[in-house]
Amino acid sequence: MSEFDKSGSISLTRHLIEEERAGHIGADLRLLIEVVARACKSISVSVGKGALGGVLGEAGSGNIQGEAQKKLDVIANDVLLEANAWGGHLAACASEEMDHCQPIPDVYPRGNYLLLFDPLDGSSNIDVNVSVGTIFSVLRCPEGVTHPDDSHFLQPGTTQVAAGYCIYGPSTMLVLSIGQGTHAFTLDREMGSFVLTTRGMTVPASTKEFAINMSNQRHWETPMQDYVRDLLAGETGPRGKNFNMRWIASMVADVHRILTRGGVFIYPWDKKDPSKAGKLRLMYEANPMSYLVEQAGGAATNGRTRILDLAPTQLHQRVPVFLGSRDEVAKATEYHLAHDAQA
Ligand code: P6P
Repeated sequence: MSEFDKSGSISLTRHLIEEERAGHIGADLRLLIEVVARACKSISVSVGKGALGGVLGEAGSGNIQGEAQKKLDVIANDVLLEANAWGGHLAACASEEMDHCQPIPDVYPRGNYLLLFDPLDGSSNIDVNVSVGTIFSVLRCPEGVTHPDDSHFLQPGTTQVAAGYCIYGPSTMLVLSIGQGTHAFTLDREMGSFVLTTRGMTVPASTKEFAINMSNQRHWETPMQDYVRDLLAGETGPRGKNFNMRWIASMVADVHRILTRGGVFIYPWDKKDPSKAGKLRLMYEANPMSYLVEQAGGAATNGRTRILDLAPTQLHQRVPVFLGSRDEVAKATEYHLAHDAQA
């Protein structure tokens, strides 16, 4: 190893410059990702203060999802908006916490990208000190559009040029893909920089671990009931093996576990509110997570169709999510398609 590389560590900045040098991204997308990463560091500091920062509890407001906002939901949203306003690489932002997209203020130059985010996913876990995270997705702004509106965000997940999340757990980690695999960076708090700690995360094709909120079981459709029944039957049942269950109720934490050691994460359609098609949002939860998982060799469907192929119709639309180890996602999808074929 040369004198220059003694440390052996590769920062996010170096990784992105090497990706730019390789022609995988342009300088503007590199800068956008750096800005989002810097905003996540700021959010990590606020989250890490907990009760000492006066940032726990409810904000006293609600969002378009009909959810009470936590103080940190609003703080994280504001941090991301402010960080991205002046850089000149974005045309507009959209967020779980905002009814409509927000174009970059006219006082700043606008760029070629659209940024979507769930600023603090799993925020119901904050007050009980469980890992939460920021999820983001980057799309191209359609050619010639200078004042984007919600309709310009309605692009299928396959058009994403980058996606990632930052998980605020025992360590703060940024997991990112620009279409060249999924890579993990750990925040070195003393240096204030993200350092590459896993190049090429890989989801094992098969698994013995599933993640689902079992309390909704009575609300699921038949193929979902059948699939989980067979998981629970273990080695004496049709699956022929025993399964373990994990449910953190923080998508970022559950997906990070799956990217790290495999598994299947499911939030299916349920009849509690048939119009909502499940709980998770397509544009800034399912699409970015599906992109990361596919780039790591996994799979993601809505029980019937590849999530990334879905044509969005609304900015905050919801979608059933089955993602993770590709053989297990295929098996769960098989139950749904077989049920439909008999209908
Ligand atoms: P439930 C968090 O509110 C979230 O959107 C995801 O992060 C998480 O996977 C899911 O909802 C948990 O839902 O119904 O188990 O509380």
